[in-house]
Amino acid sequence: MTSLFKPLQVGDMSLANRIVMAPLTRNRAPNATPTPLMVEYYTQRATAGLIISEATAISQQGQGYSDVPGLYGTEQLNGWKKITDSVHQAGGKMIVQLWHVGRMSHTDLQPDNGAPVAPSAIAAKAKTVLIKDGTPMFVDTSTPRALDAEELPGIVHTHQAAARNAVETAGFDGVEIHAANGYLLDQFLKNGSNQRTDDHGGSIEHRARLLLEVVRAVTDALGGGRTGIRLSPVTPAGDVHDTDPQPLFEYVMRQLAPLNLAFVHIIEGSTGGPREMADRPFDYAALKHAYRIAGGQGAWMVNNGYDKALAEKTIAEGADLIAFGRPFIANPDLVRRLREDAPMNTPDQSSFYGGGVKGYTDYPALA
Ligand code: 8OZ
Repeated sequence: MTSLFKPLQVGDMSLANRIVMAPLTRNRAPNATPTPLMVEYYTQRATAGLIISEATAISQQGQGYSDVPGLYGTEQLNGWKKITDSVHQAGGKMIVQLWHVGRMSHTDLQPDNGAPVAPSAIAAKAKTVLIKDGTPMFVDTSTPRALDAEELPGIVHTHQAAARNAVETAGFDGVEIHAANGYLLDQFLKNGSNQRTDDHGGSIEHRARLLLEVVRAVTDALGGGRTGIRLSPVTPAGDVHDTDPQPLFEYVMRQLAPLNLAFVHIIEGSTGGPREMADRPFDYAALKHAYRIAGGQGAWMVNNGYDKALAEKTIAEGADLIAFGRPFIANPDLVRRLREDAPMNTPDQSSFYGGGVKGYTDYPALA
C-alpha cells in the first residue's frame, strides 16, 4: 500500500486517505437547489478522503451558469444538509466550494437581468452555459460593470455569511474558497482583468487585497482548520491572464501562511487541459517553498490530469493531497480502483453539464 491510501489530518478534518474528489460543475440543480439525485451522486463517492462540492454560488450575483447550486437560500441550505448527512453516514467528509463568478456570467442569470460584476468593465472572451428547455447552450458571457469600492465589503461579507451557513446549517465540514479559473477573486488578482486605480487594483498588494480580505473573513468565522483555498496561477480559463504570475502568487502564499488554512489547492497548468504551457511557464515548487518558508503548514493539494503513477510520485515528493476530477465523474469507487489497479470507466463528456441520471449516477462501481 502506498501513502496515497494513508489517513491524514487536514486542519480540523480527519481524512481516510489522500484522494480528494475535485470540485466538478454538473448543472443538475434547477433553481440553484440541490436535489435527491445529487444526494445519490455524492454518497456514491463518499470513499474519497475528502469531497469538494461542485462550485456553489454565494449569492445570485455570484451565479454564472444555469442549474448550478447556491448557498444563499433556506431551501438550498436544507438541500445541501441532506447531502452532507448522507455523505457523513457513509463515512465521508465534505466541504463546499464558495463561488462568485464575477464577470463569467450572463444577464439572464443576474438579479433584475443586470450586468455581471467585475473588477473592471472588461468582458471575458469566454462562454457560459444556459439551459433552455433542458438543452444546454454555450453563450458568450455578458460585458460586466466595474464594482464600486463601496460594494467590496459586501462581497467579503457574502463569502463570510455563506461560509457560516455552510457549516452551521448545511452541515459541511468546511469550505474551499474558489479563487481560481477566472472567477471573481482570480479576476481581481490578475492584471489582464483588473485595471482598477483604487486600493484594489494596480500593485500586487492591491490586486491580492480582496482575496485576502475574503480569506480573513472566512477564517474569522470558521477558523483556518475548516478553510481551504483553490488557486490556478496560469490557467487561461475565463480569459484571465497576468503578465507576471510568479511574484503575484508567491506574495499570496506569504500572506496566506499565517492564517492556518487546512489546505492550499493548486491547479497546475490549464484547468482540465495541459499541465504545461510553453507561453505560461510557472514554478510550482517555488510557490510551495514560498508558503512553507513563510510558516504555512496547510496541506498541499494539487490537481490536473493526475493518474495513479503521477499521484504516487507527487506524494512521494512531498504533496499531501491529490484532487481527481474527471476520474471521479466516471468512477464512484475511484479510491478502490486506484488501490486495486482496476480498470477505469471512461467519462462521457456529453453528459458533464446538465441532464439527469445518465452520465451522473449510472456509472457502475466494481462488483
Ligand atoms: C466547468 C464548467 C462550468 C464551471 C471551474 C466552476 O472551472 C468551474 C466550471 C467548470 O472552476
